[in-house]
Amino acid sequence: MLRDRSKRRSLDPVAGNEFLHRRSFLRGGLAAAVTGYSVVKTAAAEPLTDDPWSLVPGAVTRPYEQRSRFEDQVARTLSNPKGEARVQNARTPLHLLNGTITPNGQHFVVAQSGAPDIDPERHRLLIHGLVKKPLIFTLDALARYPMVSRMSFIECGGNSAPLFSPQPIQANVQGLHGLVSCSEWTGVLLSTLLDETGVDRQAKWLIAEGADAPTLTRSVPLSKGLDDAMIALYQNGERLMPANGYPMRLLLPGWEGNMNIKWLRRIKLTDAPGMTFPESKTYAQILPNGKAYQFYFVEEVKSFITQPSPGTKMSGLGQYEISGIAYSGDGRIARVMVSADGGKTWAPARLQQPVMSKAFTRFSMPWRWDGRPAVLQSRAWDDAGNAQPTRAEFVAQRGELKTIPPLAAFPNQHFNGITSWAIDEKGEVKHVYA
Ligand SMILES: Nc1nc2c(c(=O)[nH]1)N[C@H]1C(S)=C(S)[C@@H](COP(=O)(O)O)O[C@H]1N2
Ligand SMILES: [Mo]
Repeated sequence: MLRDRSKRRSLDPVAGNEFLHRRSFLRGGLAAAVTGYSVVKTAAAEPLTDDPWSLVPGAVTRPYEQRSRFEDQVARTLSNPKGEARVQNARTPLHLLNGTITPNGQHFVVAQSGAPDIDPERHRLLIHGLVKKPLIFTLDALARYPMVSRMSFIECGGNSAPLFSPQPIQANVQGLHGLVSCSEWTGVLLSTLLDETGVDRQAKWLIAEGADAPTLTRSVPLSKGLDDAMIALYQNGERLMPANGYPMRLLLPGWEGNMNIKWLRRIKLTDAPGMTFPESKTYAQILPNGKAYQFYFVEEVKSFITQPSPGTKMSGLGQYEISGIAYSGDGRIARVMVSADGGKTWAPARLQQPVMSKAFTRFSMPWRWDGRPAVLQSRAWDDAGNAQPTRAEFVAQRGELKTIPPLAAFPNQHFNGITSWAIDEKGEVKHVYA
């Protein structure tokens, strides 16, 4: 059967960007026919041989499995690897992971003073203040309420803060954007427990408190508490990791990390915010217009490319899959566009299904690298109508720093502008502002 011309044209790369139509992959023969650069050798050149592991019995299965020893370098980076007693950060190696779920051992951590060693038998959750009947919950008691599961990202408000720097900081995705992760969380909705305690009509806020030594406390509007707030007990099917809040944490889907109180032990309903130390100082900043930026809750729509990205060298000319993650604290990702020419032309990326609200969405785009310099960018939109701003648009509103502080010392919060990766002729990938 003859193919008509319009179909044949769909095999051509998108002009300017060298993006490839996905349909051409389904037809096969892409490498030779379209890109002209094949990424694999023909089978005859390298017949299979029996490697040593094919000739002996394999390892005995362990009660709790560990990954292959060849994967040890896929790990979090620590802000204080020697265990120095101060705020501890562990950053997720997003450039080395795929899909949308962060394995529990790779979830990022921000802890003001480390993970307390909580005995779940002795841990209690108190709900009091402007309620009809204050109640204390044990872990056993919580297990008897209806549980729900949902995918949700958690992002530190300070994630991506290096992009407030006046010059692009050379770091990889993990260093720049590694304070965000996504898990399936299972637990009891806070609204279920507030049904049990009853809510006084004066209650407008709740103050959540952790059981770690600094007793981090944050005020949360009660409306969020009655909406999708969860007392999370499980992370990707197993109990929470100690550093992520074992045995229970507050999960506020889509809202900034520090409000998701770990090692949760107390929720007090109040008629006004507590103006606690963290929310008055650490998480309140002064905008270019002189106003304070306080009680911003939502982690705004954002995306970045994880492959290729700085630190991952291009392995020759030809076909690649550009891939990355997008998410929004306001809802579902509606669209991701990618550019390979620094934002001059754009094409829609494929979104991995299902696309879930306030969760990671993986996007991808087949691309041909022809050996010339390229600048890769991604831009996301959510179904609430928000568009990810360019970096220039973002800093015009929110300001940027005058000097370049060390990577870990950025006070600024909620950067969600576009990130740009430049690829040079040698295949080196660098962070640039475009
Ligand atoms: N009790 C308590 N809760 C806490 C913190 C803490 O230090 N203590 N850190 C907060 C901050 S700043 C962030 S970004 C998130 C990080 O959650 P994670 O460590 O599970 O990724 O937890 C928040 N909850
Ligand atoms: Mo944070």
